Amino acid sequence: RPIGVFDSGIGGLTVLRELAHQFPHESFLYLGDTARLPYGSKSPQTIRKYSEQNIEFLKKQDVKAIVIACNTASTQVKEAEFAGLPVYNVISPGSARALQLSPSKRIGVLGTRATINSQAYTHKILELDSEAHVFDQACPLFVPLAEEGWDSDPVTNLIVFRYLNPLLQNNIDTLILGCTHYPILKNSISRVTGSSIELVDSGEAIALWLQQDMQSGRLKKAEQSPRRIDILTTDYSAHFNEIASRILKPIHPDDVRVVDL
Ligand code: DGN
Repeated sequence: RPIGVFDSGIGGLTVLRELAHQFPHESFLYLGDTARLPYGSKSPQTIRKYSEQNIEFLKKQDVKAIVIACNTASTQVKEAEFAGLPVYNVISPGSARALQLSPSKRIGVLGTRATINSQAYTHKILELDSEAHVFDQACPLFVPLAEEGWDSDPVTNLIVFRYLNPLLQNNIDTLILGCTHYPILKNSISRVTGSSIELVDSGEAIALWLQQDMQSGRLKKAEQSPRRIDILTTDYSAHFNEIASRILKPIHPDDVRVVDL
């Protein structure tokens, strides 16, 4: 059975790429809710409703676990286990990874407006370590830049500087890329943060988390290969297919098709 992964659109493909790379024997079923994106500017109620519908849909596809590969959706859905089906969000893994990497415990968080307004990272980090300091910044212009594929573009570099400069005054040593689109802009972001600030991305953090759950037996490892990677979207877009192959490289999905939830 595959691991189900969903996002509002393409951002979660950065998570899928990491998971597909770390778990070469696992099959994945990815759902991009492209008909209803973006989630980042919607209300908590709407984000929760869409996320629950995505979870219900993936459950019907007989997945063995669900990874919410969208920070915005993750802020509205708690980690849970439904009749042996674990549902993972990316907030706990990202928070735990940031605390692991941060000697000073001064941590920055970037995200969509909905993610930053929810304060989900701040609450989770302080729950794990009450001595940490969290500084956050919503970066709503990053998602369209990522979708244009404008990493390292002068326009992107300038916008990254504009958002990050105030945050960097707080002497953070670790920065959570709290939106699954942002790893696409990693070159522009690390150009501004420099090499002394560790970047935490959702894909790497959740991959480490799943690894632990597979070792502990909470999540069953795949028994048979070859594996499959299927991508489903709720709307057709040639642009999606083009960006998907760019993000997933060198991984090739076996099938990309449109579904109705
Ligand atoms: N990729 C989503 C996230 O991680 O928050 C946000 C994309 C969007 O819906 N704007």
